[in-house]
Amino acid sequence: MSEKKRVAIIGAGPSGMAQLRAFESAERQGMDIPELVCFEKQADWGGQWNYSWRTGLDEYGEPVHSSMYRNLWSNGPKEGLEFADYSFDEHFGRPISSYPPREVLWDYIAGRLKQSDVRKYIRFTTVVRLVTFDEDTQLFTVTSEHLPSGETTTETFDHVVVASGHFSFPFTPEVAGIETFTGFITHAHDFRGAEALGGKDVLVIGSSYSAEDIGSQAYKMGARSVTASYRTAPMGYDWPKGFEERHSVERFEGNTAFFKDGTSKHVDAVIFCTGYVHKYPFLPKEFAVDGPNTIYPERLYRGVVWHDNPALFYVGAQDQWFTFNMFDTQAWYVRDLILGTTEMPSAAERKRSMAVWQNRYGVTPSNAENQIRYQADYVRDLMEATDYPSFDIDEVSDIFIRWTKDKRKDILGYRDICYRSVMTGTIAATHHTPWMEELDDSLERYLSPGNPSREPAGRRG
Ligand code: FAD
Ligand code: NA7
Repeated sequence: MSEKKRVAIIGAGPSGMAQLRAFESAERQGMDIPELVCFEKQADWGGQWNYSWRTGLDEYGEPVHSSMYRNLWSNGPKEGLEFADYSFDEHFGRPISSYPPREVLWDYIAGRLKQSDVRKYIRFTTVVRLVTFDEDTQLFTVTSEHLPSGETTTETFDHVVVASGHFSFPFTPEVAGIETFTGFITHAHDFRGAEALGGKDVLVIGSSYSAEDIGSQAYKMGARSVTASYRTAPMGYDWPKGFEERHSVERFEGNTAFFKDGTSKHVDAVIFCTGYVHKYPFLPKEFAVDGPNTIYPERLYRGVVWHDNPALFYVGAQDQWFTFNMFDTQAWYVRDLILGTTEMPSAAERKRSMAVWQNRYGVTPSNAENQIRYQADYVRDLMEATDYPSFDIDEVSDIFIRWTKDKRKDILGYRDICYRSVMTGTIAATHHTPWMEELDDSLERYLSPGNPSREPAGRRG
């Protein structure tokens, strides 16, 4: 029987892929790594970035994971998420723009792992059904199902890394009278494209990333009007004519929405952009992160170690300004704890550390700049604890802060702006077609020289 530790990684999205990369990096340095099994319920890697046209349940009756849609272009500059050990220059061989579309980022994430043979660790179309922990043996039992065959497997592991994401189970609040609405209703999770919204009066409920981007997509595809209804505060961008923000929608009477400010409006389509819930159907309650989508979830030491059972880890469980390079620093730290090259702090020390970060978070102003700096300090802490290639995290924060200002200046044009890579110093290339006019989000079109003579796209209607 193997003496090696066994590690289960649940999910092969960017977080699970970062975990595989972290182990592979240790192996390249001559270290002996544990036996890895990465369970991925989809047929390919990339998590959210692996687009599916399906909604609701997939071909196996499983909840569809990805919430991404056609024409989704990065909502933050790629210079903020670039891997420190695999640059965009290395992948594409030439400068590309700062806001690539989904397929281009998917290609980039995959490109890093294609340099190695870590795909062999992934069991695709295999969903984890249950994880339990035996106090006597100190082992986890993981039950998984191979979806095409229906065969279930039960095996034990020394560690479990939960990398299953938390933007897949939609939160949809009740709105009085909505059952009398006869138009199109969906949640951002099931939204796959705005083409059918041309000529329609569209209501997006929410005031965060999804409301902003799905509202913009609807506008881009020629919606007659877009109304964004906020609960706490409006997004406050300088929206174009035909795009407005109103306070909470309180009720519907048929296809008329009534807002908190006493106004009402006819709408044809309602898209709930009301966020997601933490849901880990394979975990017993005592192991599952819950609560709001926050930068520092409770009970996760350094954002990754489950306080009550430090053999259980999470990667990517927090709300995200930083994404891919943050997942990397988390994965590198988790790897070192599993390998034992970094000592697991005592329960008391973990508790003390969580209290320090939580208290600091509690007094951090909610504006973007402070939240970005807070998360940057968190990433820096992990980077300094590991051999993840060091990069200037303050410069990355400056890019994010500049991005928030650029959005204020031009919410429908910010994706045409170019930034400088912190990793390579490369200045991004201007994309051949302005974002508002580009209706083809394919990798092929993106990397092509463009075709200025083609029919101008742009806002229809
Ligand atoms: P996910 O990408 O969600 O991957 C989790 C993986 O776990 C999936 O492959 C899933 O199939 C698998 N899985 C889940 N449950 C099981 C199970 N029980 N058994 C086996 N496998 C399982 N970030 C950016 O940096 N820039 C952006 O522009 C951006 N846009 C976004 C747009 C949308 C609509 C959404 C929802 C998110 C966006 N994000 C963006 C954030 C995104 O969450 C991260 O970029 C990243 O995908 C998170 O990676 P992850 O691996 O933690 O989770
Ligand atoms: P977020 O960022 O979690 O935002 C959820 C939004 O939904 C936020 O504006 C909330 O308003 C709003 N919300 C939540 N509950 C309600 C109710 N009951 N009524 C009205 N509005 C509500 O989710 P997103 O989908 O925008 O973004 C998640 C990820 O997807 C992110 O990584 C993106 O890159 C893409 P609040 O401000 O709390 O009042």
